[in-house]
Amino acid sequence: MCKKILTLLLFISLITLRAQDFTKETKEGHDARMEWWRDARFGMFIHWGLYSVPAGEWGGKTNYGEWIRHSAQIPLEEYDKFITQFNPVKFDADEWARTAKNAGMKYIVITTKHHDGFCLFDSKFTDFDVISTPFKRDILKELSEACKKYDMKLCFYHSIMDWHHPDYLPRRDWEKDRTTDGADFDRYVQYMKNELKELLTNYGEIGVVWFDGEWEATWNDKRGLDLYNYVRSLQPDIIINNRVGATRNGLEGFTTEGGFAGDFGTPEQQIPATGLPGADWESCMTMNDNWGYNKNDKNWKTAKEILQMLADIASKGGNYLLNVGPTAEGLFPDESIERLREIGKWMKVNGESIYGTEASPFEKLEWGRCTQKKIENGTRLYLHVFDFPANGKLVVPGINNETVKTYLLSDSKKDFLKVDRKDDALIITLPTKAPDEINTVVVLETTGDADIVNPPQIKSTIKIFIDKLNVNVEPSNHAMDVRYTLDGSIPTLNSPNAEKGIELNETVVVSTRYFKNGKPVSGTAKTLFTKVKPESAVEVDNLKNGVHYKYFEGKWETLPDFNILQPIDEGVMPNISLPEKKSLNNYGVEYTGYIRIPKDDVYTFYLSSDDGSSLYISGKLIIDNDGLHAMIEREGAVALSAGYHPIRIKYFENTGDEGLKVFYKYSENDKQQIDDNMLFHSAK
Ligand code: FHN
Repeated sequence: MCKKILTLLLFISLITLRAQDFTKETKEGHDARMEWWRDARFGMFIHWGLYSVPAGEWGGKTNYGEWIRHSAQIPLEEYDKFITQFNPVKFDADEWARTAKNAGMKYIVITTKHHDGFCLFDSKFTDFDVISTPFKRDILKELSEACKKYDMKLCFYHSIMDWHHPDYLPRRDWEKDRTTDGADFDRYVQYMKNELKELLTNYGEIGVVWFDGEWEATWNDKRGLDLYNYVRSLQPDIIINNRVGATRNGLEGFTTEGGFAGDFGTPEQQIPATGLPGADWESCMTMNDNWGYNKNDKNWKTAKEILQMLADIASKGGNYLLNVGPTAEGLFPDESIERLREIGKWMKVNGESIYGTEASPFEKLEWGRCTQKKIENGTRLYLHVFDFPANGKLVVPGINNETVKTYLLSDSKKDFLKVDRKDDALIITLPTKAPDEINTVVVLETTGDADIVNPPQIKSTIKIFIDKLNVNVEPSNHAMDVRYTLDGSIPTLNSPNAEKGIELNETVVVSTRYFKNGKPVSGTAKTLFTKVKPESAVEVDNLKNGVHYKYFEGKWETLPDFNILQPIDEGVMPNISLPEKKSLNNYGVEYTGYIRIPKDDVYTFYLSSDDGSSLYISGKLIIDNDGLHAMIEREGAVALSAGYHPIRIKYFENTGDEGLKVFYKYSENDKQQIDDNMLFHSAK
């Protein structure tokens, strides 16, 4: 009887879990679930699969990676042959987990299935898996055991996009002969769920499901939310990235307003410019230029670059997911191992300045970065010194805290360093030689929460001007004065006050600093403003309204050189908008003509596009918004004299959503779309 009751209770709990909306969790619950991930700060990404067999080479070209099936347009039956060649006899899960551990990494994210559809695990739902290869061993099973042994969190990358499964849509655009008859995307989603159930049932506790390949039109936020809840129903404490949804703004990696954002943002091959208070995010990066193994790719990042990026990311409150692309034999490339060893040596000494830290309280430090931890009755600041001061004096600006103690993190004896206060700054006396050339960590323990006064920021986003420019400084909310200099020197109490703004008539570095009760209380912010001559207008005849456009078709991941391509169509458009097109995907447009500028001034242009675009005025690149991304806006400023100026806009759409918009502003006018009556072309 009790067995029946137990079965019934299990069934009811499963049904309940399936129906649960896991996004409705409390802040406490969310924080508890995210805690290990926020503390970890540093993980290993592993991209491994059949693409390691060709190792980047195909058809005489050597610049492919994990996209080789698509980029080299390898037909399915041709690519499937790699399954008979995948036999990584040197694969040693224990070695992999130990290498990640010794590098100071706390979690591993491995591709269970990349876009090519090949599964690195034993799946009952497909034969396109590792058991069908000569290797016949379940890679993930062995890795899960090794991760447990080394206390590494095992996490799974899983591609929503699947170029192999017959039910996945869309097909690759060049797969003209691969029918879509009978394809059923809902049935594909069920296949994906079946495999996720295998992954989240057969390999123990999984830390993260790292979705990817979510950008094609068949995926959407509704499906993403459903998949998020499905995965959480299998392992409720699991963490899921924002690529489960369909509203990520490209490689910048954050979900656009109102989109379904999962648990963390995923900037790719880049680091956000500033910290993002309250946001969980992880920058993922290759160690060379490819995610999957490419034997010819020798463009390796140095250990110094990687370590300083790790400190930069942690100082902004993010995680760093650093990639390794193993060979077809199952080995990490030697270059990866060398870097991981050097990183591990630094982490062994300085790891506490990364793990479990929070973002810097400083907006900017001239010599490096800062991370921090709350300690009993105070704060421990980790000062990551990249540029060791020649005079041995480390200036920590705008800090009101009292020092408890300060020492070199690498000093096992924790001998105190001499600290003096000079106005707003603490001056720490360091040894003459940097203990670590890449990043010396100085610990500064203070009373209370970090009490930092960051220097005043100048509001003007335009840094060029023609005749003169009035700049204003962010007013302070602590009844502080802002004083400034224009000769690059540090402002003093005798320097002019910026409350009425600062008028500039020549190229200058504006230095600004806060004062309170007659004393300096912040460091100094320096901003260069440059006086420029406006670009000359051109004489043009036979002007007609509208811009000339050329329409191209092709598959690109960055803007092509349209000059060497044959347009499919061309004509005149009244403004910068998308022409009538035969294809919703894989096309490009180039607009050329003249823009009539009303008066000598500095003009800021705003270019939004999905996917990539660029804007040229008078032949100069003003905005580079290239790449595969959602609708994102970038801006650029240029000084122009009244009259006609050549304008050129390039745009391409890969797949998914599309869009192109151009705005501009000048003087005190609002940002506005370029009027049709400002655009011309020369009618030959
Ligand atoms: O297309 C993939 C790519 O192959 C790689 O997996 C990266 C890693 O984040 N994600 C996609 C590109 O954004």
